[in-house]
Amino acid sequence: MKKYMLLFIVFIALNLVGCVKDPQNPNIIIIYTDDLGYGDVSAYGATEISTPNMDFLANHGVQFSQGYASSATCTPSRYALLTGTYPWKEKRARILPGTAPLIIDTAQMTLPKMLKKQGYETAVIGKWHLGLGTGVVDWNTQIKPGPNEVGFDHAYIMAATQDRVPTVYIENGYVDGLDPNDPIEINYDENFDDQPTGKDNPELLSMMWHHGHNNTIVNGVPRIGFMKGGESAKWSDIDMADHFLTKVKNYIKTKKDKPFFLYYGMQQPHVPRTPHPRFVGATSLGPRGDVIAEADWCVGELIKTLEEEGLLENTLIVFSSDNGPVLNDGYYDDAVEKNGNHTAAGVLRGGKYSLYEAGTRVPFMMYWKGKIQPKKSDALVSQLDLFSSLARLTGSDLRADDSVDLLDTFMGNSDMGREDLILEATTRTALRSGDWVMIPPYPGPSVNTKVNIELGSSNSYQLYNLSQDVGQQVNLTDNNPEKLNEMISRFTLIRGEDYKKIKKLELK
Ligand code: NG6
Ligand code: CA
Repeated sequence: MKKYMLLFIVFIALNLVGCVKDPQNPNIIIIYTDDLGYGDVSAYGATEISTPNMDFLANHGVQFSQGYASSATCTPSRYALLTGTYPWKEKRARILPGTAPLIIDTAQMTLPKMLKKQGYETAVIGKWHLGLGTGVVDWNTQIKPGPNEVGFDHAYIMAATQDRVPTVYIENGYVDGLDPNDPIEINYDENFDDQPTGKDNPELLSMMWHHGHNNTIVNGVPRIGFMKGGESAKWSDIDMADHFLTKVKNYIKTKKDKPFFLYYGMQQPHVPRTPHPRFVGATSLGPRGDVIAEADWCVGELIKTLEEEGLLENTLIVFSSDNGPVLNDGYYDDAVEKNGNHTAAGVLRGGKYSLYEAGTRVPFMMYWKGKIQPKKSDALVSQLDLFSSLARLTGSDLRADDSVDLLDTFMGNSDMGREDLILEATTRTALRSGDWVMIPPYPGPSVNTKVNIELGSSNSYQLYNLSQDVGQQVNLTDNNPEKLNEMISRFTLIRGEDYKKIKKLELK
Protein backbone atom coordinates (compact mmCIF):
# COMPACT_ATOMS: atom_id res chain seq x y z
CA MET A 1 0.00 0.00 0.00
CA LYS A 2 2.80 2.35 1.00
CA LYS A 3 4.48 1.67 -2.33
CA TYR A 4 1.38 2.75 -4.24
CA MET A 5 1.07 5.84 -2.10
CA LEU A 6 4.65 6.74 -2.93
CA LEU A 7 4.10 6.20 -6.64
CA PHE A 8 1.00 8.33 -6.46
CA ILE A 9 2.90 11.15 -4.74
CA VAL A 10 5.71 10.97 -7.33
CA PHE A 11 3.13 11.06 -10.10
CA ILE A 12 1.43 14.14 -8.65
CA ALA A 13 4.78 15.84 -8.10
CA LEU A 14 5.88 15.19 -11.67
CA ASN A 15 2.60 16.57 -12.89
CA LEU A 16 3.06 19.71 -10.87
CA VAL A 17 6.45 20.42 -12.38
CA GLY A 18 5.02 19.76 -15.78
CA CYS A 19 7.07 16.67 -16.64
CA VAL A 20 4.19 14.32 -17.21
CA LYS A 21 1.35 15.65 -19.26
CA ASP A 22 -1.24 13.94 -21.31
CA PRO A 23 -1.03 15.23 -24.81
CA GLN A 24 -3.84 17.58 -25.59
CA ASN A 25 -5.26 18.39 -28.95
CA PRO A 26 -7.07 21.70 -28.77
CA ASN A 27 -7.70 23.62 -31.94
CA ILE A 28 -4.79 26.00 -32.42
CA ILE A 29 -5.09 29.41 -34.05
CA ILE A 30 -2.14 31.69 -34.66
CA ILE A 31 -3.26 35.24 -35.38
CA TYR A 32 -0.30 36.90 -37.02
CA THR A 33 -0.55 40.62 -37.67
CA ASP A 34 1.71 42.44 -40.11
CA ASP A 35 3.90 45.27 -38.72
CA LEU A 36 1.93 45.71 -35.49
CA GLY A 37 4.21 47.39 -32.96
CA TYR A 38 4.88 46.72 -29.30
CA GLY A 39 3.10 49.95 -28.43
CA ASP A 40 0.15 49.58 -30.82
CA VAL A 41 -2.01 47.56 -28.45
CA SER A 42 -3.68 49.17 -25.46
CA ALA A 43 -2.81 46.20 -23.25
CA TYR A 44 0.82 47.07 -24.05
CA GLY A 45 0.34 50.68 -23.07
CA ALA A 46 -1.18 52.41 -26.12
CA THR A 47 -3.35 55.30 -24.98
CA GLU A 48 -4.25 56.96 -28.28
CA ILE A 49 -5.83 53.84 -29.69
CA SER A 50 -8.05 51.22 -28.16
CA THR A 51 -7.79 47.51 -28.96
CA PRO A 52 -10.38 45.86 -26.70
CA ASN A 53 -10.29 42.46 -28.39
CA MET A 54 -6.52 42.12 -28.45
CA ASP A 55 -6.63 43.31 -24.84
CA PHE A 56 -9.12 40.56 -24.05
CA LEU A 57 -6.59 37.95 -25.17
CA ALA A 58 -3.82 39.72 -23.24
CA ASN A 59 -5.80 40.18 -20.06
CA HIS A 60 -7.32 36.72 -19.97
CA GLY A 61 -4.29 34.83 -21.18
CA VAL A 62 -0.55 34.98 -20.73
CA GLN A 63 0.73 38.34 -21.92
CA PHE A 64 4.43 38.37 -22.68
CA SER A 65 6.41 41.55 -22.19
CA GLN A 66 9.46 39.98 -23.85
CA GLY A 67 8.02 38.05 -26.78
CA TYR A 68 9.98 38.21 -30.00
CA ALA A 69 9.45 37.77 -33.71
CA SER A 70 12.50 36.13 -35.28
CA SER A 71 13.30 39.04 -37.56
CA ALA A 72 12.45 42.70 -38.09
CA THR A 73 10.80 41.94 -41.44
CA CYS A 74 8.09 39.63 -42.61
CA THR A 75 9.44 36.73 -44.66
CA PRO A 76 12.19 35.67 -42.24
CA SER A 77 9.83 35.85 -39.27
CA ARG A 78 7.23 33.74 -41.04
CA TYR A 79 9.87 31.26 -42.12
CA ALA A 80 10.99 30.87 -38.50
CA LEU A 81 7.44 30.63 -37.17
CA LEU A 82 6.59 27.78 -39.51
CA THR A 83 9.88 25.88 -39.30
CA GLY A 84 11.30 26.55 -35.83
CA THR A 85 14.57 27.42 -37.59
CA TYR A 86 16.48 30.68 -37.33
CA PRO A 87 15.97 32.66 -40.54
CA TRP A 88 19.67 33.52 -40.89
CA LYS A 89 20.25 29.84 -41.60
CA GLU A 90 18.26 30.19 -44.83
CA LYS A 91 19.79 32.75 -47.16
CA ARG A 92 16.57 33.20 -49.13
CA ALA A 93 14.62 34.21 -46.01
CA ARG A 94 14.51 37.93 -46.71
CA ILE A 95 11.83 40.29 -48.06
CA LEU A 96 10.62 38.55 -51.21
CA PRO A 97 9.14 39.93 -54.41
CA GLY A 98 5.74 38.51 -55.38
CA THR A 99 7.40 36.27 -57.97
CA ALA A 100 9.89 34.57 -55.63
CA PRO A 101 9.98 30.79 -55.43
CA LEU A 102 8.90 28.98 -52.27
CA ILE A 103 11.71 29.20 -49.71
CA ILE A 104 10.57 26.35 -47.45
CA ASP A 105 11.87 23.03 -48.73
CA THR A 106 8.96 20.67 -49.31
CA ALA A 107 10.95 17.96 -47.51
CA GLN A 108 11.42 20.18 -44.45
CA MET A 109 9.46 19.59 -41.24
CA THR A 110 7.04 22.42 -40.53
CA LEU A 111 4.61 23.36 -37.80
CA PRO A 112 1.54 22.37 -39.87
CA LYS A 113 3.17 19.09 -40.95
CA MET A 114 3.98 18.24 -37.36
CA LEU A 115 0.41 18.99 -36.31
CA LYS A 116 -0.97 16.95 -39.20
CA LYS A 117 0.94 13.97 -37.84
CA GLN A 118 -0.91 14.58 -34.57
CA GLY A 119 -4.26 14.35 -36.33
CA TYR A 120 -4.88 18.00 -37.14
CA GLU A 121 -6.46 19.58 -40.17
CA THR A 122 -4.44 22.60 -41.14
CA ALA A 123 -5.16 25.87 -42.91
CA VAL A 124 -3.53 29.17 -43.76
CA ILE A 125 -5.74 32.15 -44.49
CA GLY A 126 -4.23 35.55 -45.22
CA LYS A 127 -0.74 36.74 -45.94
CA TRP A 128 1.81 34.18 -47.15
CA HIS A 129 5.00 35.92 -48.38
CA LEU A 130 7.15 32.79 -48.36
CA GLY A 131 7.31 32.41 -52.13
CA LEU A 132 5.45 30.15 -54.54
CA GLY A 133 6.58 27.68 -57.21
CA THR A 134 10.12 26.76 -58.11
CA GLY A 135 11.10 29.36 -60.66
CA VAL A 136 8.96 31.29 -63.09
CA VAL A 137 5.36 31.13 -61.90
CA ASP A 138 2.50 30.77 -64.36
CA TRP A 139 -0.34 32.41 -62.46
CA ASN A 140 -2.91 30.96 -64.82
CA THR A 141 -2.55 27.29 -63.92
CA GLN A 142 -1.97 25.48 -60.66
CA ILE A 143 0.73 27.31 -58.71
CA LYS A 144 2.88 24.86 -56.77
CA PRO A 145 4.69 24.12 -54.59
CA GLY A 146 3.15 26.48 -52.08
CA PRO A 147 1.41 26.27 -48.72
CA ASN A 148 -0.32 22.98 -49.60
CA GLU A 149 3.07 21.33 -50.16
CA VAL A 150 4.53 22.44 -46.83
CA GLY A 151 1.74 21.16 -44.63
CA PHE A 152 -1.44 23.16 -45.12
CA ASP A 153 -4.50 21.13 -46.15
CA HIS A 154 -6.24 24.33 -47.07
CA ALA A 155 -4.77 27.64 -48.21
CA TYR A 156 -6.46 30.92 -49.04
CA ILE A 157 -3.72 33.48 -49.38
CA MET A 158 -2.34 36.61 -50.86
CA ALA A 159 0.98 35.65 -52.39
CA ALA A 160 3.21 38.33 -50.91
CA THR A 161 2.07 41.64 -49.44
CA GLN A 162 -0.76 44.06 -50.00
CA ASP A 163 1.64 46.47 -51.70
CA ARG A 164 3.02 43.90 -54.17
CA VAL A 165 1.58 42.33 -57.28
CA PRO A 166 -0.13 39.97 -57.96
CA THR A 167 -3.08 41.63 -56.25
CA VAL A 168 -5.24 38.52 -56.29
CA TYR A 169 -6.20 35.79 -53.84
CA ILE A 170 -4.97 32.26 -54.37
CA GLU A 171 -6.96 29.26 -53.15
CA ASN A 172 -5.10 25.97 -52.97
CA GLY A 173 -2.83 26.97 -55.85
CA TYR A 174 -5.43 28.59 -58.11
CA VAL A 175 -6.09 32.30 -58.51
CA ASP A 176 -9.59 32.90 -57.17
CA GLY A 177 -11.99 34.32 -59.75
CA LEU A 178 -9.57 34.25 -62.68
CA ASP A 179 -11.05 34.60 -66.16
CA PRO A 180 -8.99 32.34 -68.44
CA ASN A 181 -9.51 34.82 -71.26
CA ASP A 182 -7.74 37.51 -69.28
CA PRO A 183 -4.55 35.80 -68.13
CA ILE A 184 -2.28 37.30 -65.51
CA GLU A 185 1.27 38.35 -66.30
CA ILE A 186 3.67 39.58 -63.65
CA ASN A 187 7.04 41.23 -64.04
CA TYR A 188 9.11 42.87 -61.33
CA ASP A 189 11.57 44.48 -63.75
CA GLU A 190 9.67 45.84 -66.70
CA ASN A 191 6.28 47.33 -67.35
CA PHE A 192 3.87 45.90 -69.87
CA ASP A 193 3.23 48.12 -72.90
CA ASP A 194 1.16 51.22 -72.33
CA GLN A 195 0.11 50.39 -68.80
CA PRO A 196 -0.18 53.38 -66.50
CA THR A 197 2.14 53.44 -63.51
CA GLY A 198 2.27 55.28 -60.22
CA LYS A 199 5.38 57.01 -61.46
CA ASP A 200 3.98 58.35 -64.73
CA ASN A 201 0.31 58.72 -63.89
CA PRO A 202 -0.11 60.41 -60.52
CA GLU A 203 -3.49 61.69 -61.72
CA LEU A 204 -4.86 58.13 -61.47
CA LEU A 205 -3.87 57.65 -57.86
CA SER A 206 -6.09 57.67 -54.78
CA MET A 207 -3.02 57.12 -52.60
CA MET A 208 0.29 58.77 -53.43
CA TRP A 209 3.56 56.87 -53.17
CA HIS A 210 6.40 58.26 -51.08
CA HIS A 211 9.23 55.86 -51.89
CA GLY A 212 9.10 52.74 -54.05
CA HIS A 213 5.54 51.61 -54.77
CA ASN A 214 5.27 53.40 -58.10
CA ASN A 215 4.64 50.59 -60.58
CA THR A 216 1.25 49.13 -61.59
CA ILE A 217 -1.84 50.88 -60.23
CA VAL A 218 -4.58 48.71 -58.75
CA ASN A 219 -7.70 50.31 -57.21
CA GLY A 220 -5.96 53.69 -57.39
CA VAL A 221 -3.06 52.38 -55.29
CA PRO A 222 0.35 52.11 -56.94
CA ARG A 223 2.16 48.83 -56.14
CA ILE A 224 5.57 47.22 -56.24
CA GLY A 225 5.88 45.27 -59.48
CA PHE A 226 4.04 45.23 -62.77
CA MET A 227 0.89 43.25 -63.44
CA LYS A 228 -1.24 42.78 -66.51
CA GLY A 229 -4.62 41.02 -66.86
CA GLY A 230 -6.54 39.15 -64.18
CA GLU A 231 -9.08 41.98 -63.92
CA SER A 232 -11.93 39.84 -62.52
CA ALA A 233 -9.64 38.30 -59.89
CA LYS A 234 -8.22 41.49 -58.43
CA TRP A 235 -8.93 42.00 -54.77
CA SER A 236 -10.75 44.96 -53.32
CA ASP A 237 -8.38 46.49 -50.78
CA ILE A 238 -11.06 47.94 -48.54
CA ASP A 239 -12.79 44.55 -48.35
CA MET A 240 -9.67 42.50 -47.68
CA ALA A 241 -10.12 42.28 -43.91
CA ASP A 242 -13.75 41.20 -44.27
CA HIS A 243 -12.82 38.80 -47.05
CA PHE A 244 -10.18 36.94 -45.04
CA LEU A 245 -12.39 37.04 -41.93
CA THR A 246 -15.27 35.41 -43.83
CA LYS A 247 -12.91 32.66 -44.97
CA VAL A 248 -11.72 32.23 -41.38
CA LYS A 249 -15.28 32.05 -40.03
CA ASN A 250 -16.34 29.56 -42.67
CA TYR A 251 -13.31 27.41 -41.98
CA ILE A 252 -14.00 27.35 -38.23
CA LYS A 253 -17.67 26.58 -38.79
CA THR A 254 -17.03 23.63 -41.06
CA LYS A 255 -14.20 22.01 -39.07
CA LYS A 256 -15.66 19.99 -36.27
CA ASP A 257 -14.63 16.37 -36.60
CA LYS A 258 -10.87 16.82 -36.18
CA PRO A 259 -8.86 19.41 -34.28
CA PHE A 260 -7.69 22.18 -36.57
CA PHE A 261 -4.66 24.40 -36.84
CA LEU A 262 -5.36 27.76 -38.43
CA TYR A 263 -2.67 30.26 -39.32
CA TYR A 264 -4.52 33.56 -39.80
CA GLY A 265 -2.15 36.06 -41.42
CA MET A 266 -3.77 39.47 -41.14
CA GLN A 267 -2.61 42.16 -43.55
CA GLN A 268 -2.94 45.05 -41.09
CA PRO A 269 -1.35 47.50 -40.38
CA HIS A 270 1.05 46.96 -43.30
CA VAL A 271 0.87 49.43 -46.19
CA PRO A 272 -1.23 50.29 -48.12
CA ARG A 273 -3.57 50.95 -45.22
CA THR A 274 -7.03 50.65 -46.63
CA PRO A 275 -9.61 50.44 -43.86
CA HIS A 276 -13.14 49.47 -44.79
CA PRO A 277 -15.27 52.66 -44.85
CA ARG A 278 -16.94 51.65 -41.59
CA PHE A 279 -13.55 51.97 -39.86
CA VAL A 280 -12.50 55.22 -41.50
CA GLY A 281 -12.17 57.72 -38.67
CA ALA A 282 -12.43 54.99 -36.02
CA THR A 283 -9.28 56.49 -34.50
CA SER A 284 -7.66 59.90 -34.57
CA LEU A 285 -4.53 58.42 -36.12
CA GLY A 286 -5.67 58.23 -39.73
CA PRO A 287 -5.58 55.04 -41.81
CA ARG A 288 -2.83 53.35 -39.78
CA GLY A 289 -4.84 53.63 -36.58
CA ASP A 290 -8.05 52.79 -38.38
CA VAL A 291 -6.73 49.51 -39.79
CA ILE A 292 -5.52 48.56 -36.29
CA ALA A 293 -9.07 49.15 -35.08
CA GLU A 294 -10.27 47.03 -38.00
CA ALA A 295 -7.81 44.25 -37.12
CA ASP A 296 -8.93 44.40 -33.52
CA TRP A 297 -12.55 44.02 -34.62
CA CYS A 298 -11.54 40.96 -36.68
CA VAL A 299 -10.00 39.43 -33.53
CA GLY A 300 -13.28 40.04 -31.72
CA GLU A 301 -15.27 38.43 -34.53
CA LEU A 302 -12.98 35.42 -34.43
CA ILE A 303 -13.48 35.00 -30.68
CA LYS A 304 -17.24 35.43 -31.11
CA THR A 305 -17.33 32.78 -33.81
CA LEU A 306 -15.46 30.30 -31.62
CA GLU A 307 -17.86 31.04 -28.80
CA GLU A 308 -20.93 30.60 -31.00
CA GLU A 309 -19.58 27.32 -32.29
CA GLY A 310 -18.90 26.11 -28.77
CA LEU A 311 -15.18 25.90 -29.51
CA LEU A 312 -13.69 28.57 -27.28
CA GLU A 313 -12.82 26.22 -24.39
CA ASN A 314 -11.14 23.92 -26.82
CA THR A 315 -9.06 26.42 -28.77
CA LEU A 316 -5.63 27.79 -28.01
CA ILE A 317 -5.15 31.23 -29.53
CA VAL A 318 -1.69 32.67 -30.11
CA PHE A 319 -1.54 36.34 -31.05
CA SER A 320 1.54 38.14 -32.30
CA SER A 321 3.09 40.25 -35.05
CA ASP A 322 5.73 39.47 -37.68
CA ASN A 323 7.88 42.53 -36.98
CA GLY A 324 7.85 45.94 -35.40
CA PRO A 325 6.07 49.10 -36.49
CA VAL A 326 6.72 51.66 -39.19
CA LEU A 327 4.76 54.82 -39.90
CA ASN A 328 5.82 55.86 -43.38
CA ASP A 329 6.57 52.64 -45.26
CA GLY A 330 6.26 54.11 -48.73
CA TYR A 331 2.92 55.91 -49.12
CA TYR A 332 1.59 59.29 -48.06
CA ASP A 333 -1.20 58.08 -45.80
CA ASP A 334 -1.08 60.51 -42.88
CA ALA A 335 0.49 57.91 -40.60
CA VAL A 336 3.18 60.39 -39.62
CA GLU A 337 1.03 63.51 -39.75
CA LYS A 338 -1.78 62.10 -37.60
CA ASN A 339 0.35 60.11 -35.21
CA GLY A 340 -0.07 62.65 -32.41
CA ASN A 341 1.18 61.23 -29.11
CA HIS A 342 0.95 57.62 -30.19
CA THR A 343 4.15 55.57 -29.81
CA ALA A 344 3.84 52.52 -32.05
CA ALA A 345 7.08 51.15 -30.61
CA GLY A 346 6.01 51.88 -27.04
CA VAL A 347 9.02 52.25 -24.75
CA LEU A 348 11.33 50.54 -27.22
CA ARG A 349 13.93 51.99 -29.58
CA GLY A 350 13.81 51.50 -33.34
CA GLY A 351 11.02 49.89 -35.37
CA LYS A 352 10.56 47.67 -38.40
CA TYR A 353 13.95 46.94 -40.09
CA SER A 354 15.79 47.71 -36.84
CA LEU A 355 18.14 45.61 -34.72
CA TYR A 356 16.99 47.63 -31.73
CA GLU A 357 14.25 46.13 -29.61
CA ALA A 358 11.24 47.54 -31.46
CA GLY A 359 12.26 45.66 -34.60
CA THR A 360 11.48 42.26 -33.13
CA ARG A 361 9.92 42.64 -29.69
CA VAL A 362 6.21 42.52 -30.43
CA PRO A 363 2.84 41.95 -28.78
CA PHE A 364 2.70 38.27 -27.93
CA MET A 365 -0.03 36.46 -26.01
CA MET A 366 -1.54 33.03 -25.53
CA TYR A 367 -5.17 32.56 -24.66
CA TRP A 368 -7.04 29.36 -23.86
CA LYS A 369 -10.29 29.73 -22.01
CA GLY A 370 -10.33 27.73 -18.82
CA LYS A 371 -6.86 26.25 -19.38
CA ILE A 372 -4.61 29.30 -19.19
CA GLN A 373 -4.96 31.56 -16.17
CA PRO A 374 -4.42 35.29 -16.70
CA LYS A 375 -0.79 36.18 -16.23
CA LYS A 376 1.77 38.82 -17.16
CA SER A 377 5.01 37.09 -18.01
CA ASP A 378 8.46 38.62 -18.35
CA ALA A 379 9.97 35.40 -19.67
CA LEU A 380 12.07 35.71 -22.81
CA VAL A 381 10.15 33.83 -25.51
CA SER A 382 10.41 33.70 -29.28
CA GLN A 383 7.96 32.73 -31.97
CA LEU A 384 10.58 30.14 -32.87
CA ASP A 385 9.60 28.29 -29.71
CA LEU A 386 6.06 27.61 -30.80
CA PHE A 387 7.14 24.60 -32.86
CA SER A 388 8.66 22.56 -30.02
CA SER A 389 6.16 23.78 -27.44
CA LEU A 390 3.12 22.91 -29.54
CA ALA A 391 4.77 19.60 -30.38
CA ARG A 392 4.90 18.71 -26.71
CA LEU A 393 1.38 19.97 -26.12
CA THR A 394 0.01 17.70 -28.82
CA GLY A 395 2.16 14.70 -27.93
CA SER A 396 4.62 14.86 -30.81
CA ASP A 397 8.25 13.85 -30.25
CA LEU A 398 9.43 16.20 -32.96
CA ARG A 399 11.46 19.23 -31.95
CA ALA A 400 13.08 21.88 -34.13
CA ASP A 401 16.74 22.75 -33.51
CA ASP A 402 16.33 26.42 -32.73
CA SER A 403 12.97 26.04 -31.04
CA VAL A 404 12.97 25.71 -27.25
CA ASP A 405 10.15 23.76 -25.62
CA LEU A 406 8.63 26.48 -23.44
CA LEU A 407 5.17 24.94 -23.21
CA ASP A 408 4.94 25.44 -19.46
CA THR A 409 5.80 29.10 -19.87
CA PHE A 410 3.34 29.54 -22.72
CA MET A 411 0.67 27.91 -20.55
CA GLY A 412 1.50 30.29 -17.71
CA ASN A 413 2.83 27.52 -15.44
CA SER A 414 6.46 28.60 -15.44
CA ASP A 415 8.47 31.81 -15.57
CA MET A 416 11.38 30.19 -17.30
CA GLY A 417 12.27 31.67 -20.66
CA ARG A 418 15.10 31.24 -23.12
CA GLU A 419 18.61 32.14 -22.11
CA ASP A 420 19.72 33.36 -25.50
CA LEU A 421 18.12 34.63 -28.65
CA ILE A 422 19.71 35.77 -31.87
CA LEU A 423 17.94 38.90 -33.08
CA GLU A 424 17.76 39.63 -36.79
CA ALA A 425 17.03 42.69 -38.90
CA THR A 426 17.52 42.75 -42.68
CA THR A 427 20.27 40.10 -42.56
CA ARG A 428 22.15 41.69 -39.66
CA THR A 429 22.12 39.79 -36.38
CA ALA A 430 22.72 40.54 -32.70
CA LEU A 431 22.63 38.62 -29.44
CA ARG A 432 20.16 38.83 -26.58
CA SER A 433 21.43 36.89 -23.60
CA GLY A 434 19.76 37.22 -20.22
CA ASP A 435 18.97 40.91 -19.87
CA TRP A 436 21.80 41.94 -22.16
CA VAL A 437 21.86 42.83 -25.84
CA MET A 438 25.05 43.02 -27.88
CA ILE A 439 24.95 44.46 -31.38
CA PRO A 440 28.12 43.97 -33.40
CA PRO A 441 29.33 46.76 -35.68
CA TYR A 442 27.71 46.90 -39.10
CA PRO A 443 28.46 49.12 -42.08
CA GLY A 444 25.87 51.41 -43.54
CA PRO A 445 23.66 54.21 -42.31
CA SER A 446 22.45 54.22 -38.72
CA VAL A 447 19.09 55.59 -39.80
CA ASN A 448 16.90 54.69 -42.75
CA THR A 449 15.83 58.21 -43.56
CA LYS A 450 12.99 57.12 -45.84
CA VAL A 451 11.13 55.32 -43.09
CA ASN A 452 12.79 57.42 -40.39
CA ILE A 453 13.86 54.48 -38.24
CA GLU A 454 17.12 53.88 -36.39
CA LEU A 455 18.46 50.63 -37.75
CA GLY A 456 20.86 49.73 -34.97
CA SER A 457 23.92 49.82 -37.23
CA SER A 458 27.02 51.53 -35.91
CA ASN A 459 30.79 51.43 -36.46
CA SER A 460 31.36 50.05 -33.01
CA TYR A 461 29.94 47.44 -30.70
CA GLN A 462 26.84 48.26 -28.69
CA LEU A 463 25.95 46.72 -25.35
CA TYR A 464 22.73 47.37 -23.44
CA ASN A 465 21.29 46.10 -20.20
CA LEU A 466 17.55 45.90 -20.80
CA SER A 467 16.64 45.41 -17.15
CA GLN A 468 17.78 48.98 -16.47
CA ASP A 469 17.56 50.47 -19.93
CA VAL A 470 14.77 48.99 -22.02
CA GLY A 471 14.98 52.00 -24.35
CA GLN A 472 18.63 51.19 -25.19
CA GLN A 473 19.94 54.66 -24.51
CA VAL A 474 23.20 53.86 -22.69
CA ASN A 475 25.88 51.90 -24.51
CA LEU A 476 27.80 50.00 -21.81
CA THR A 477 30.68 48.68 -23.90
CA ASP A 478 33.27 50.92 -22.23
CA ASN A 479 31.96 50.31 -18.70
CA ASN A 480 31.74 46.59 -19.05
CA PRO A 481 34.40 45.11 -21.35
CA GLU A 482 34.12 41.66 -19.67
CA LYS A 483 30.44 41.44 -20.44
CA LEU A 484 31.07 42.61 -23.98
CA ASN A 485 33.67 39.90 -24.55
CA GLU A 486 31.44 37.28 -23.02
CA MET A 487 28.60 38.35 -25.32
CA ILE A 488 30.83 38.37 -28.40
CA SER A 489 32.04 34.84 -27.63
CA ARG A 490 28.52 33.60 -27.03
CA PHE A 491 27.27 35.28 -30.19
CA THR A 492 30.07 33.83 -32.31
CA LEU A 493 29.46 30.40 -30.84
CA ILE A 494 25.77 30.37 -31.79
CA ARG A 495 25.90 32.46 -34.92
CA GLY A 496 29.26 31.53 -36.41
CA GLU A 497 31.62 33.98 -38.04
CA ASP A 498 29.67 34.49 -41.23
CA TYR A 499 27.62 37.37 -39.82
CA LYS A 500 30.65 39.48 -40.73
CA LYS A 501 30.17 38.76 -44.41
CA ILE A 502 27.26 41.13 -44.67
CA LYS A 503 28.44 43.84 -46.99
CA LYS A 504 25.36 45.31 -48.51
CA LEU A 505 22.35 46.05 -46.39
CA GLU A 506 18.90 45.24 -47.56
CA LEU A 507 17.35 48.63 -47.10
CA LYS A 508 14.40 48.45 -49.37
C1 NG6 B 1 9.98 46.99 -48.52
C2 NG6 B 1 8.91 47.98 -48.96
C3 NG6 B 1 7.94 48.16 -47.81
C4 NG6 B 1 7.37 46.82 -47.38
C5 NG6 B 1 8.51 45.87 -47.06
C6 NG6 B 1 8.04 44.49 -46.73
C7 NG6 B 1 9.73 49.66 -50.55
C8 NG6 B 1 10.43 50.96 -50.73
N1 NG6 B 1 9.52 49.27 -49.30
O1 NG6 B 1 10.85 46.74 -49.57
O2 NG6 B 1 6.91 49.02 -48.17
O3 NG6 B 1 6.60 46.29 -48.41
O4 NG6 B 1 9.39 45.76 -48.15
O5 NG6 B 1 7.38 44.48 -45.55
O6 NG6 B 1 9.38 49.02 -51.51
S1 NG6 B 1 7.19 43.13 -44.81
O7 NG6 B 1 6.46 43.45 -43.60
O8 NG6 B 1 6.46 42.27 -45.70
O9 NG6 B 1 8.52 42.63 -44.50
CA1 CA C 1 5.60 42.66 -41.66
